[in-house]
Formats: sequence, C-alpha cells, structure tokens
Amino acid sequence: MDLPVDEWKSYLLEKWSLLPISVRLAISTAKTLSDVFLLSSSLLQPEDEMFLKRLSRGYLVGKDPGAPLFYREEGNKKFQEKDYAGAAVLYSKGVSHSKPNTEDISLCYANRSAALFHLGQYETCLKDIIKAQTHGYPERLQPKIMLRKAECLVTMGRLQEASQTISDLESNFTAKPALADSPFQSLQRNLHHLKMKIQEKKNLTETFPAALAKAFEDMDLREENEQISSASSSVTLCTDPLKGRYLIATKDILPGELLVKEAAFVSVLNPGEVQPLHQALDSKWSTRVTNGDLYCHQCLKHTLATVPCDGCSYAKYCSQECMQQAWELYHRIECSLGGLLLTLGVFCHIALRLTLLARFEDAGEIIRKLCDETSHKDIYLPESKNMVKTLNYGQGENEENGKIVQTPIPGCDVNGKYENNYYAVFNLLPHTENHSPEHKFLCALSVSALCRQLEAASLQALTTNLESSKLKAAVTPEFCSDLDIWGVAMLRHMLQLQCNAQAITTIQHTGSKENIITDSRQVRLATGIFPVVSLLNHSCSPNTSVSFISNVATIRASQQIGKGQEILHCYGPHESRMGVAERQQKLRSQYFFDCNCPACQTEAHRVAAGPRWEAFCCNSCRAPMQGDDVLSCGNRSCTESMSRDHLVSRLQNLQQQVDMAQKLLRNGKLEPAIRRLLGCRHDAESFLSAEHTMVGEIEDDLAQAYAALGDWQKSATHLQRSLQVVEVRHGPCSVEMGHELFKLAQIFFSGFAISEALNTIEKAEKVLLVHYGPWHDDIQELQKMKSCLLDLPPIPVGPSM
Ligand SMILES: *[C@@H]1O[C@H](CO)[C@@H](O)[C@H](O)[C@H]1NC(C)=O
Ligand SMILES: *[C@@H]1O[C@H](CO)[C@@H](O)[C@H](O)[C@H]1NC(C)=O
Ligand SMILES: *[C@@H]1O[C@H](CO)[C@@H](O)[C@H](O)[C@H]1NC(C)=O
Ligand SMILES: *[C@@H]1O[C@H](CO)[C@@H](O)[C@H](O)[C@H]1NC(C)=O
Ligand SMILES: CC(=O)N[C@H]1CO[C@H](CO)[C@@H](O)[C@@H]1O
Ligand SMILES: CC(=O)N[C@H]1CO[C@H](CO)[C@@H](O)[C@@H]1O
Ligand SMILES: [Zn+2]
Ligand SMILES: [Zn+2]
Ligand SMILES: [Zn+2]
Ligand SMILES: [Zn+2]
Repeated sequence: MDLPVDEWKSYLLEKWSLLPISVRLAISTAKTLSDVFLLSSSLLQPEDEMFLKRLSRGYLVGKDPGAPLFYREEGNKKFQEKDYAGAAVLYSKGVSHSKPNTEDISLCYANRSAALFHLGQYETCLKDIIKAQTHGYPERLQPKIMLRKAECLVTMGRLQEASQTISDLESNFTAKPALADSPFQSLQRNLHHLKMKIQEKKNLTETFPAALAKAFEDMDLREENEQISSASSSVTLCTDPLKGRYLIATKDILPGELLVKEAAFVSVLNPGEVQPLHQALDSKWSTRVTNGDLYCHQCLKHTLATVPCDGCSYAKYCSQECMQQAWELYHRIECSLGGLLLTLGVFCHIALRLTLLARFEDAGEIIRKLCDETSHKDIYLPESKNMVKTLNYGQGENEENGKIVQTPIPGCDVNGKYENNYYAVFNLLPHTENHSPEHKFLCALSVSALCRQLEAASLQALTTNLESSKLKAAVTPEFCSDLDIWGVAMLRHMLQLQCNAQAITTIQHTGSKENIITDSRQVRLATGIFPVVSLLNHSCSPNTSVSFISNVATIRASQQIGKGQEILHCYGPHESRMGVAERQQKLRSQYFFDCNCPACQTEAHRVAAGPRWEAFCCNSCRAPMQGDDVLSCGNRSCTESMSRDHLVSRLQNLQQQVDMAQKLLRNGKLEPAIRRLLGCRHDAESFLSAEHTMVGEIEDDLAQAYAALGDWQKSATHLQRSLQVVEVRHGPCSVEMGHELFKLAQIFFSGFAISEALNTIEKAEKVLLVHYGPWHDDIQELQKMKSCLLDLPPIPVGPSM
C-alpha cells in the first residue's frame, strides 16, 4: 500500500538486476540524491512507461456512465432492508460516478436524502435535497422531495420554512396540477398531515435546545510553545549531534496533559483494498465499502454523504468546502492521475502532494536549496557524509555569501521557530545512505515516471484548446519548468517517509445495534506527515499516547513525566505487541537505529521465556512451560514435557474452533456459540497460561454472547476475566484497558447494577481521559451513563441525536 504495487516493484527490481555493473555501481555510490535521481531517470525507457500505464489503467478511477443506475438499484435494495446507512453509501458511490448537472446525479442525491432522513441526519438530508435540485432534479418528481424537505424542516423545528415550503408546493399545484404524476389525492393527504404536525409543534412552546456544541476549547493547548508551533509550553526542543532533535519536559507533566496538537501537513487516505479490474472477481462495480467511501479525502472526517470531485470517481469529500480546498491545493493536478497514484503507492502520492503544497509557501529558500542540490554537487544536505558542515549547520552559524546566517536547529527558521510547514518537512531526515541502492532505484524510477506523466499532462493542457478553464489552469508553468528539481524533492520525500510517515488511525466501533456492547478496533485510515510529532523519539514503552480526530494528531502524557525527561512516543513496535527481538529487528530495518529504551534493556536481560500472553502452561500442574523446541515444565518437581510443534498445532486448532464460535455469534446463534466457547475455554485451560491472549479473546466473546442473552451477571464475570488478560498485556492505564472498562461499564449499566456501573465508569473515564481528553465520544457517552444513573437531568442533546 505504501510502496508501489508488486508488479511494478518486481519489474523494476528485474530491470535493476539486468543493469551493467558499472551503472549499478554509479547509482550505489552516487553522493547526492540528485545524482541518484538523474542517473536513474535517464534509464527510464518508453516501454517501462507503457508497462506502468497498463497497470494504471486497471483501476476504475473515472466516471463510469453505467454505474449510477447500478448503485442506485443496489442502494434501493438496502433501503428496503432498512439498512439506511448501507443504502446511503451505495447512493454515494452512484453520485461519485455521475457527471455534474445530470439526471443521474440528481436522482442519486434525492435517493440519498431519503436514507439520510431515516438516519435522522436532517441537516445533511436538506443539503442533499438542495444538491438534487441544483443538478436538475426532474420537475415531475419535485413534489416528492419538497415534501421530504418540509418534513425535515418540521422535525428540526424550523416551522416557518416548513410552512413556506408547503405553501409554495400548494400554489404550484393549483397552478399546474398536471405536474404531479403521483396521485393527487395522496399528495394532498401528505400535505394535510404535515400541516397538522406543524400545528402540533407550534402549540408546544418549548423550543429545541441547540445542538450540544462540541466546543474544542478544552482540546486546545493551555499555552502554546513560542518555539514550536502546535506544541505546549511544557516541552522544549533540543538537539544533539548523536541523537538528533528531541523534545524534553520543561516542567513536571501530569498524565493526560496535552503536549502536541498538530494538523497533518499532508495526509493521504489509504485506499483500502482497491482491486484492479482484472483481479476483481464479480462485476466491475463493487458494492464493497472501503475507507475511501466513508472518509473525506481532504480532512479525513467520517461521512456517509460524500461529495465527489467533478472529474473523477475516486476523490470524495465531506463537503463542498473540502472539495474546493483540495482542488485548489493539489487535486487539480492529481485528478487525472488516479490510476497511476494507486499503482505507485501512498508514499509516492504523498511525495507528489508535498511538492505541490510547497508552491504555496515562500518557497524561495527551498527552491534555492534544491537548485544547489541539482547543480552543485559539492553542496550536501544535512544528513550527508559532510559531517563537519552538518554540525556547523546544526548548531550555530553558517557562513553564506559572507553573511552570517543563524539557523540554530535544522528545520527551524531564522528566528529559531519550528513550524508545521514545508521547510520543516523538507528538513526531516531521508537517511539516504541507509537505504539499499535498489530501493533508491525503485523510488527514483517511480518518481521519474510520475514526473513524465505530469509533463505530458501539462503539455496537453497547454497546447489543446480546452473548453474547461479548470483543466487549463491545472498545471502551473512554474511546476513543469523545474521538473527535475521537483523530482529530486519527491525522491527525498519518498525516502523520508519510511522513517517519518505517521499512520493516522481511528477507532471503529463494530457490532450492530442489537449488540449491547460495542467492540472497538483501531484501524489505519491514512498516512500523514506531522513535522512536530516527528520530533519525538521512539520508545517501546512510551510515556505518551497519540490519538487522532480527523487529520489532527494529539499527543498526551500517558504517565507522569518529570522535568528534564524526554518526551517519547512509539513508532509502532510496542512492548505489549511484540517481543524484544522482533522490535529490534523492525526498528533497525525500517528506522535504522538500535533501540535502547528501558523496555528493551530489561527484556534483553531476561531469560527468553516469552511474555505471559503467549505462554504455554503445564498440563498437569499449570506451571509455565519453558524451552525452545522442546518445552519442559518450569516446576522442578514435575517432569512434564512437550514439543513446541505439538503445542503450536493445538493452538491453531483452538483458533479454528474460536473462529467458528465467533461466526455463530455474529449470526445470532447464541446458545450454540456459548456451548462451543465454553468447550474452547476448557481446552485452553489445559495448555495455555491464564493470561494468554486467546483466553482473553474467548472470555470476551462469552461476555458478548451473554450480554446478547440479557444475562448481565455472567457477561460481567467473563468480561472481568478478559480485563485481567488485557491488563497484563497492555498495562492498567493503557487505551486498550480503557476500551475494555468502557464495555464493562456498558454491561453494568444495562444490568442496572448501579454501584458497579458507577465504579467502572469512573475507572474507564480516568483511563480514557488520559488518552483522549474530555471531548472524545467515549467520554461523553460515559458521562451520559453517569448522569442517567445519578438521576441528574439528562444532558441536552441536539435534535439530530
Ligand atoms: C429512488 O429514486 C427513484 C426515482 O425517484 C424512486 O423510484 C425510488 O423509490 C427511490 N428510492 C428510495 C429508497 O427512495
Ligand atoms: C414551483 O414551481 C417553480 C417553477 O416551476 C419552481 O421553480 C419552484 O421550485 C416550485 N416550487 C416548489 C415548492 O415546488
Ligand atoms: C393548538 O392549539 C389551538 C388553540 O390553542 C387548538 O385550537 C388546536 O386544536 C391545537 N392543535 C393541536 C394539533 O393540538
Ligand atoms: C509442582 O509439581 C508438583 C507435582 O506435580 C505439585 O504437587 C506442585 O503443586 C507443583 N507446584 C507448583 C508451584 O505448581
Ligand atoms: C534516546 C533515544 O532513544 N534516542 C534515539 C532517538 O532516535 C535516534 C534515531 O532516530 C536514535 O539514534 C537515538 O538513539
Ligand atoms: C514507562 C516508561 O518507559 N516511562 C519513561 C518515560 O520517559 C522517561 C524519560 O525518558 C523515562 O525515564 C521513563 O522510564
Ligand atoms: Zn472534509
Ligand atoms: Zn478528481
Ligand atoms: Zn525499545
Ligand atoms: Zn508441571
């Protein structure tokens, strides 16, 4: 997903292996990125481009005229099944394939407004009705959506407008009764019904409370750092020739304190599993829903009612504003390149977008630097072998044209300020010398192919007399005149991304409405660049926790951090998810350093018994088993032993049994699911440690099954066992623990176990506050439960809830 698709990767690796040794040597030993780029791109042949184009054409990224009708029909099916959310997404897919100002698009919007109405999303419903009308909704159908509009307005309490809509509709009727092809009588009945509703509402003096404003004030940094934008004044930026840049605490920091709140400089939505057409099994139009259908491609907000780009079917947004913003900033250039960008992968896409965004900054200095890169081979970038110069540059003064230029820390401006801007991104380390030559070749050729496509697109736009002024403006001359310079910049970004890309995640709540307890799962949504977050060093047991709202990252202290201590976060390999050997290997191969964090130090000294959540235990005495190929009981007075293969295959069998039980559970076959799960637990107890992840999973499923049966006590008992497993693995203050406590609170709440519920809510709140802050949905939900239990007046909710 991050790198190009396998076909292109293996094509290029083969090309590399067939190059003369002298050429490979030249690329391997090239001193600057610009040499790597220029040498590699001179090797890109027309047949290579043809091959890449063939791969790109495999993706459906344009508007397909047959698709809107198909998706509308599929949506109608979902609508009949009362799956309104499912229907809305399919209508959205129909919208994305429709050309603007066509009957297709207006019908899709009108259908979607019906689904949104049933989902209670009245504001969005109204917007869709307006969109249907502006795109030419057929006059014969008008009464239908006008009625829906009136109904929406009534429900929202906007009675004046509702009355106006109804009287408009009525006067149109009397003027041209032939308009309505729906039976006049039924329409009259509907009108009458609505008028009654309005009367009723008018009689109620009470007005609707304004929607609970999700004030983000509390989410803001208490005091912004003067030196680093988006960071709190509780931290400061330091630099060290060996460690590079890092953040330390300037005072004692309490758990939960917000330290960084930064919007992504760029983010690219991970497309999910988009299958090229030749691999798609069924039809070319898939009803499968991916992240690309549910999240805004600009701000990453979740929405069922996306607004598509006018020119392609893959770029979708939460609003007209986001669409326009994306168009101005980058999409007018990316729009026609959808298939190519899917083929080349997310890193290449981000690299392109970064350079597109660079045009909007005072990029003079950057361009000068890039020109130096391409023309004078003797000028090195900070990470290059010219260490002396690097250190000078990094620490103090740098003589340039006889002028003393003060650049205290790489990425900071002349005043020493570090900001979320292209300059800071440009200064992130690409680790050029650590990447393998074939990887650099792969990246360079991919970037070079992209540059040629951009050039071709711009020539086409400049020479042909296009009627669309949008397209004519699509390619700015300043961009194509210096393509090589931007090619080098893009290559640099691609290499930077390996160490600096930040996965943007979201918590998806799975489980249908019938499930009382929701399961939450962290999913990767997008890849982004956050220059300030990138200042943090890694630890396998970090003292901060990161979470995201749309494309904004927040970093909070997850524990007390003393004045002068370093602020650390985890690059992925967390001690609760991986053993020390695997972590070290991953950090070395991806990030090029040997982790020396406290977790790695203590674990390395411990005899490799493995963590408790993966441990096998003795069949006869339940003591942990130890050893490599053959495991023997850790209890000296017990002689039990067992081959690892045997235990592993037992574990695999058990996993299959659990999978089957989960399937039963999903299909609502609760009793058989419970019987099977109890059998699994019995089996697990005979060879797995009580804190084994599998045991936790079984207990969690049992809790869910009993909750669905309404047996709160049993459900709670099993969930508490699952909680113990989570605590051993992730720690008592982890976000995972918070989610598990949240579930337990829901169970006690539903079972009216008031004191247990209050107690658990408090614990869950305490843990989740540290990770998410006070305005997160889960915290709000907990507070609602609490006030309900304490019999306080309920929190006012907006009409849409
Ligand atoms: C969608 O629109 C068409 C055309 O107006 C209509 O026949 C159909 O009933 C609509 N479906 C829903 C679910 O409203
Ligand atoms: C009434 O008819 C006019 C002209 O056909 C149209 O522009 C207007 O939107 C209609 N109003 C309603 C409420 O249907
Ligand atoms: C609203 O109130 C008026 C008088 O206050 C009454 O005549 C009317 O029946 C009421 N309407 C409804 C729908 O309750
Ligand atoms: C060790 O094994 C003996 C014999 O099987 C058993 O009686 C004893 O309880 C075990 N001790 C522990 C700590 O498991
Ligand atoms: C204290 C610490 O872990 N420092 C590390 C910060 O990250 C760089 C690499 O990015 C390592 O080299 C340092 O050892
Ligand atoms: C649990 C943990 O590793 N906490 C660490 C947070 O960061 C400080 C500063 O590096 C360490 O001293 C703590 O051990
Ligand atoms: Zn958006
Ligand atoms: Zn587009
Ligand atoms: Zn470590
Ligand atoms: Zn034993």
